[in-house]
Amino acid sequence: MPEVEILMTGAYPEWDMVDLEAKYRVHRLWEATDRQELIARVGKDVRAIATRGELGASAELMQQLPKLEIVSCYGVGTDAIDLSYARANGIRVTNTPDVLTEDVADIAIGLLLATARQIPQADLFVRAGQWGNVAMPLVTRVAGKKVGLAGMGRIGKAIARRAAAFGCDIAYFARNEHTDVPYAYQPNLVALADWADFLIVIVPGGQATMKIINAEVLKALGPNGMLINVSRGTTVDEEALIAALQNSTIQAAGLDVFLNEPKIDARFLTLPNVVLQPHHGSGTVETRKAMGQLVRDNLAAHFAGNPLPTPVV
Ligand code: 8YV
Repeated sequence: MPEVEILMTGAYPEWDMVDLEAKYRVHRLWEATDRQELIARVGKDVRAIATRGELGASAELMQQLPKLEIVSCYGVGTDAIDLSYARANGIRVTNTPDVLTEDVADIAIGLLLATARQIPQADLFVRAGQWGNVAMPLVTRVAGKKVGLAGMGRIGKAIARRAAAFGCDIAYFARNEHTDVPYAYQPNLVALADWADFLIVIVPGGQATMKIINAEVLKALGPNGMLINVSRGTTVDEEALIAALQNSTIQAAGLDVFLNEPKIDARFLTLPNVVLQPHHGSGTVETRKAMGQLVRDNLAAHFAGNPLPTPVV
């Protein structure tokens, strides 16, 4: 039987690469100096795409792979994959839910603490030899405050459980009320931002949530409010956010995700009231190993004709 050919859009850790390359003929799109040339040369034989959450798979890419059967995504968010194209063309799509939930929730809380307690600034303060010369500015308490969550999916619930352990009051915005959680439902995002001390964004990316964190929401969050985003850069109007941070109409932000990653808006780098993360919510050895395993399990199941462990389409 000829070797199954797969196209990878971006690198996975070495332990996944070794395993994938032992089982499949892997084409590395991200290493190609001329992507179009690679696709034109190998595209006709590619039966699977292995991609990552932020890289996805566009209809334009999938169209050039006539034998494509499956897109396996290393990540839970499938907003960068054209799911309607996949559906219409009988292409299966899988993702990596659950295995990353706890880590993304940890980074949401970590960013909240880092932002409110100014942990990166305090670290710089000590390293710069300032301790003992001047007083470290006083910072903002997290425990017992009002946490507004935009999104109450699996990760939203894990964040809420952690915030509850800090004695925080929790309310959430979502498309529908979740009857399995004890938190207050607020169908109006502006009202949630107005109420909250901290607004944490964990809605899925995509058209439905495009720029839901807009100027009006940020204004409602107010000069003592802080925004934490661990969802997708698309959910925030970055122009409005940068203006709000520059003019201190919100106090601070902690961001793991951005538009145009990794070449993010350079203005973020100059702002003192923002804590930046390189889209690393799921970036622990433990979780990344589990994500890679799930990508490989989905591919193996598909090519063995077995049910997919975590299908999206
Ligand atoms: C990953 C993600 O950082 O799960 C997602 O949707 O965006 C992240 O877990 C990403 O897919 C790894 O490249």
